[in-house]
Amino acid sequence: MSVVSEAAASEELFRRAQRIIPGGVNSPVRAFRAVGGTPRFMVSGDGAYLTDADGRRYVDLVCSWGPMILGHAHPAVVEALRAAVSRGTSYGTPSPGEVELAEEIVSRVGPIEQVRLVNSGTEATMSALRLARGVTGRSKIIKFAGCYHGHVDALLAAAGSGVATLGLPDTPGVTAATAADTIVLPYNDLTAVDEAFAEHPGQIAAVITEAAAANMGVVPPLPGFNAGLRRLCDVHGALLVLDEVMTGFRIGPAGWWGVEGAVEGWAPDLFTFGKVMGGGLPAAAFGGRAEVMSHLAPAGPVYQAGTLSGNPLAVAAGLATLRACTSEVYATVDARAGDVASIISTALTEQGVLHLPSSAGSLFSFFFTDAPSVVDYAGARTQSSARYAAFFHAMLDAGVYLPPSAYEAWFVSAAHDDEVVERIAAAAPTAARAAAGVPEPVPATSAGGKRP
Ligand code: HOZ
Repeated sequence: MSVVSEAAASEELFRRAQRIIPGGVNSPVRAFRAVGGTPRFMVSGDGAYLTDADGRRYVDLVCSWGPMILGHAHPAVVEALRAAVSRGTSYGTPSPGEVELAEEIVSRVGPIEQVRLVNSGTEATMSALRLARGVTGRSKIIKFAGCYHGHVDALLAAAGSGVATLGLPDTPGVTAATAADTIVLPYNDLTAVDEAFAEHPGQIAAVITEAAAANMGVVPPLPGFNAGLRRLCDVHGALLVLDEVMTGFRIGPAGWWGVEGAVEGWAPDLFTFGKVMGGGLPAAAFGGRAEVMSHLAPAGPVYQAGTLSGNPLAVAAGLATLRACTSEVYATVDARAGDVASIISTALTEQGVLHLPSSAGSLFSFFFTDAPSVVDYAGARTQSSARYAAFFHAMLDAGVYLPPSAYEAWFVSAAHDDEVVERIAAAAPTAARAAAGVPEPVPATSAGGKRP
């Protein structure tokens, strides 16, 4: 008797895709290489759910890697897009929506006086670094191992996200000259930053950091780390670039800076944004003080451009999303993230699966490790990807779609309601048993993980 696979349509699409798209995907993590099996090809999203090509419905805990804070096909966003598309899809001129979106961003994030819209987080970080180099006249930048800032050449060294997922130390195609200007340091290690400034006096243009690291799993900055970066940048005349592509407008209206920098009284020179501010369409931004931003062409000499930058559809989706992000939305997202994290952790504990829950605001993930804490990439790498893969597939079989990599954050939306939480609670014990069936990870001490 022949058995028809539950993912037959996805399997057929993946076969076709692999013939004509490298690896069958347009961005690596979604290929399921880290967890095995066939990526699900999704055909629609509604609220907290995704539906695949085989008609299976999943609770979505990826939320398009962050943008869908309101849930899929939110009526306000759909309506804004309908109205926008009826007026045309791209003008190649300035348009009113760009001004409104820039005003929304500036009004939410105190230190930002000017903002430039771009099309992806990669473009935002690439442009912010070029600007930092142009303003300071210096070449070198500091980044942290396990942080991911898009696929900018200079930032792919020891990067998180797909680079971590696939275990790539670096990337062919990035020249030695480019890599030579990137200083990679351990995350949360201010002493290393201090030493790097001392070793390269007058050469470091910028320090770039994720506001809270969430591309090696979620690893929040230790208390004082971001403020310490600010202080060291001031001492050495470098710019601080805070990458809020993942955290911006998701961890509250002013992102991670709003819950840390605003409280502690420090600000970066430049912010980068993406994801939520595009409402699920390709839009991103970077911004900062006018004195720095005014170095950009045509106001200044640092060139940066884009045919589709400020695209009217992306701007409409972003505006509708930001305007719908009320305090109730943030409260719901925070509460749901807490509920889901606690359900998963309880299920894992009941099955004796060693794990470390980790969170930064409503971003969260779980390290399948015996390490008592994870503060950097070396710690993150003590986790067992095999245990995560078993957990992932059991959840997928039960209709819950998790990030297909242990190195990615989990996301919820304001549409994740009680029913969603119940579905996750029903799926978690079986998935925890599946994880328990995989041999324990190598002890953290021998794999380089840190103990406090
Ligand atoms: N860079 C995305 C998450 N941080 C992953 C995108 C993908 O491969 O789908």
